[in-house]
Amino acid sequence: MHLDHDVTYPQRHTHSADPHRADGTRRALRIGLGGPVGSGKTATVAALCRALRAELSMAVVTNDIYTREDAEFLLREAVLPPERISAVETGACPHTAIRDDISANLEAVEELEDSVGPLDLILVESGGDNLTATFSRGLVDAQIFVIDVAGGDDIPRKGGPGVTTADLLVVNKTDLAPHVGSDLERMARDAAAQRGELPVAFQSLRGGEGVAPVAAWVRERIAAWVVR
Ligand SMILES: Nc1nc2c(ncn2[C@@H]2O[C@H](COP(=O)(O)OP(=O)(O)OP(=O)(O)O)[C@@H](O)[C@H]2O)c(=O)[nH]1
Ligand SMILES: [Mg+2]
Repeated sequence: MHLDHDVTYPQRHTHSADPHRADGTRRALRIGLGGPVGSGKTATVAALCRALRAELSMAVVTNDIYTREDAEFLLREAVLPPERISAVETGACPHTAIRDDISANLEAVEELEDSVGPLDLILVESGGDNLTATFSRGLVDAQIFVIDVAGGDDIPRKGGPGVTTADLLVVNKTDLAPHVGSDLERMARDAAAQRGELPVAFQSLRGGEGVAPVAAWVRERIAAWVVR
C-alpha cells in the first residue's frame, strides 16, 4: 500500500531514541545498568546518585521481575527524593523489558521527565539477568555492565554481549577477591582481550575510591552529550 500523504502520530516527546525534547532542547542522557543477579547494580546506582546529585538533576528507573525491591531500597536509602525514583515491574525475563518491548520503561522515563524534569541524567537499572542481557539503543544512550569478582574470575573470558560491547564494564566487589580466590589481573587481561579499547572499571563499594571512577566516566558522557 502506498500513501501519498504524511502520516502523523500522536506526539510523545521522548518516545524514541530522539535526543531532543519537543522544544528542541537536549533531553536527559539515559544510562542503563545491566548484569547478573546480585553483582551490585543497585548499590552502584545508589553510589552514583550520592556522588552526582549535587551537580546533576537526576532520576532513576528500576526494573524488578515481580517486586519493587530495588526502588524500595533506593527510597529507604534516600539517595534521591522519592518522586525521582520509578519502578517498573517486568513480570517476565528482565531483558524483555529493556530490549524487546521497551514501552513500560520509555513511559517511566517520559513520566519522570514530565513530572520532575528537565533532567540531566536518568539511570535505568535492569533486573538481574545473565551475560546476554543488553539494552535497546531506543531506551538508553549508553550502557554499563556490572559483574562482580565473586561470580567467578572467568566471566570476562566467557564474553557475551554485555561483557564485550557495553560502553563501560564494571568489575565490582574487588574487596572480595582475596576471599573468593579471584585473580584481578587475569580478569583485566581477559576483559581487555574481549573489549579492545572499551573501558573497564574495577570497583569496590566497601572502600578505596568507591564509585569515583564510574562517576567520572558518567561526567564525561554528560559533557559529550550536552554539547552535541
Ligand atoms: N563486599 C561487597 N559487597 C557489595 C559491593 N557492592 C554491592 N555489594 C553487596 O552485594 C549485594 C547485592 O548488591 P545489589 O546492588 O543489590 O545487586 P544487584 O545487581 O542490584 O542485584 P539484583 O538487582 O537483585 O540483580 C548487596 O548485599 C550489596 O550490599 C562491593 O563492592 N563489595
Ligand atoms: Mg538491583
